[in-house]
Amino acid sequence: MYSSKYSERKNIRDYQKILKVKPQMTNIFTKNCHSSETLLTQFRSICLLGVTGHGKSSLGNVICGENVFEANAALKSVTEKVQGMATTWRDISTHVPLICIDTPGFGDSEGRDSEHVEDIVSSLKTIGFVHTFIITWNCLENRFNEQLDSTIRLLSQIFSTDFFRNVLVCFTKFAHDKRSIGLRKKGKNLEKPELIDQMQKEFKNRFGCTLNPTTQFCFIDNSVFGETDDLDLLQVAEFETCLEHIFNFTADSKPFLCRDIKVVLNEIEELRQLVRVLEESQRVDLREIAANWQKVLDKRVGQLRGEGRSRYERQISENDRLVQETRDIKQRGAKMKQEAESMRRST
Ligand SMILES: Nc1nc2c(ncn2[C@@H]2O[C@H](COP(=O)(O)OP(=O)(O)OP(=O)(O)O)[C@@H](O)[C@H]2O)c(=O)[nH]1
Ligand SMILES: [Mg+2]
Repeated sequence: MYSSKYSERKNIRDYQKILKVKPQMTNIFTKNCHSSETLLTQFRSICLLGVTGHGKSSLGNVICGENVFEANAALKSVTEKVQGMATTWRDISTHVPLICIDTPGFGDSEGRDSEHVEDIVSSLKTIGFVHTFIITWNCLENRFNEQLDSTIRLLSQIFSTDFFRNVLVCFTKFAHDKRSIGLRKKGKNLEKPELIDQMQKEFKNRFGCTLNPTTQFCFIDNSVFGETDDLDLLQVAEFETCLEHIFNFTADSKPFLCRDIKVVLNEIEELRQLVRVLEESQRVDLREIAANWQKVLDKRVGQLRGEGRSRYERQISENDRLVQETRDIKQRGAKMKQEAESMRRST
């Protein structure tokens, strides 16, 4: 059953901030965009997610069949806002209508991850449904990094673990030129089964989720797109196989409905608040503990000082006594000497 929020009526203006609509799709989009349910009857939807620089926008361009999204090798994160395109699969006018959504990468160079999450969540709520969440992963990065971990963890919290059913992990930069094949043969880079195995284990251990090795992984070299020279048959065939895989996965998937995100977000906000309260109380506790320790410390220092002082005072009086005694002895000695002298004189 759809919540009232999900069924809420929309018009084209609600989408304008996020989506560009290809001129030839304007009619079909405008006719169906008054609710997510009707839009869903016409369009498939793909959302690209992942760590910054791992090829989301490049893959988005491949899927849209034209350079819609900015993609480059800058050190800084390139995509700064969620952007989508209502088009047809690979820009083939007779093909399936498609909404392709590109997102800013996690591990943003300017530290804007939480802003990006809000942007992604509100944009997906506007679109209302996603058939495929493509998580791009640069296959040359061997180790699963913490940015990807926190990205997926957060997304599965926001979208619920149902989200994993619609996940397709796409290894990018998986090239089939002679050098890349040679490097894999020599064991310098990982082969497909090894990458799948590694990623499956990571998903299992980190998120308790089992991804299907046959359907939920694919491999692409986005640089093949738009390249006309220097490509051999294998490179083209692998590129086409990957796109077919993405298409079939998207066509076969039950759409993930983004209507429940708000509920989950509320829960997350509550949890965040709880964490804040706990952190604050922990800070108060720590301050109390520190103050108590300071008191104990001050007392002990006082004691030591006291002990030191009385030991010092005892020492002083002992010294005084000894000085006095010495003085007495000297006086007694002088007196005895005088007595001896006078005795000697009288005899
Ligand atoms: N050779 C090769 N280069 C790729 C591939 N995918 C992406 N690139 C290059 O990697 C760089 C980053 O790609 P983008 O598509 O901008 O990455 P992104 O994930 O959108 O990055 P942000 O927008 O910063 O999050 C660009 O220079 C791309 O040309 C690929 O499959 N093969
Ligand atoms: Mg990008």
